Amino acid sequence: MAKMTVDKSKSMDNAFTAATLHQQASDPTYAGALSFMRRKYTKDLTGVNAVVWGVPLDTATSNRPGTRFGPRGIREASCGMDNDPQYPFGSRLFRQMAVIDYGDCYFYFGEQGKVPGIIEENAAAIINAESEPYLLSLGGDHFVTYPLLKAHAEKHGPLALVQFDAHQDTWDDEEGVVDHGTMITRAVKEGIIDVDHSIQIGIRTIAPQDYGIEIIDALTCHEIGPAEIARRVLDRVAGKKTYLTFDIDSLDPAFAPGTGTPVSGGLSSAQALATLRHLKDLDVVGSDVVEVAPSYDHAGITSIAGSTVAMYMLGNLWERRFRPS
Ligand SMILES: [Mn+2]
Repeated sequence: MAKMTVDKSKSMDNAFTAATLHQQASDPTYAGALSFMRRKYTKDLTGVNAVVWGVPLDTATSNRPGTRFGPRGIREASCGMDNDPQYPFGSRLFRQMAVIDYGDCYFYFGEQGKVPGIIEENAAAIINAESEPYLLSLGGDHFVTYPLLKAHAEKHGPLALVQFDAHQDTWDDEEGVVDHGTMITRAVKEGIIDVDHSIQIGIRTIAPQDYGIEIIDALTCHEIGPAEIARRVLDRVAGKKTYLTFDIDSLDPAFAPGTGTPVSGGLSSAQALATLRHLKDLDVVGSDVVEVAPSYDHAGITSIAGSTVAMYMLGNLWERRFRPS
């Protein structure tokens, strides 16, 4: 019988066998424990630069529910990407930047009123840990952005909001409601976003108010292209600390059918990724990818797009903080 040899430079089930936070995963794409990009699952934030965290909420949606499965779908799709290196960032992304998968936020779906406070408290505990990690949250419907923004604004002050979305999410809000179409209104009224430096990209619906937030609607996006979209975003943000929220329905349903409120005429995944690359110098202090609902997906298209957008967010963070100039 041939002797089995084990290559110790390779790992299997890196999500729980990784010896260090920087260990290169070599799980095959089709097997192994599922974490976001095979990063180590841990609640230990010591020495952590970036946390990936699931927020599996779907009870604030106005149309089709199912985003409670979003974090799971994105994790699974992320395991189909090359372990390392990752295009276009190369192999230093995880070797230089300690990224973990923190698991998911727990709340009881039956206690809707408690959900915002639980998300905010948990997010605050992460970003205020000694290592001050960057938090990348995986929704969940878009309501989750409101408590996430609150936690970040508590730490940094009012933030510029950069929002990729088909919808403005500025419908009339009533205190206490948990609604994925009104939470930007609440964020404006509470002063946690700085409307003068905020901008929405890919919009193709009309809410009663824009509260002074600049909009690059979908038709304009198609006319001007990624480099010019990014130039306008950078102009608008003007160097302010930014929260970046990426609603997967900013993409056209051809590229993201697996979502609750799809609208035709959106960005392609290629346009969105190119735009994100042009935004690498934005001072993003936290971000999320929301509204992935795998039950309506086909061939994993939406989860693949969502996981790639999340990877680009980490890649841009690595470029800003770690890449030698
Ligand atoms: Mn939205």
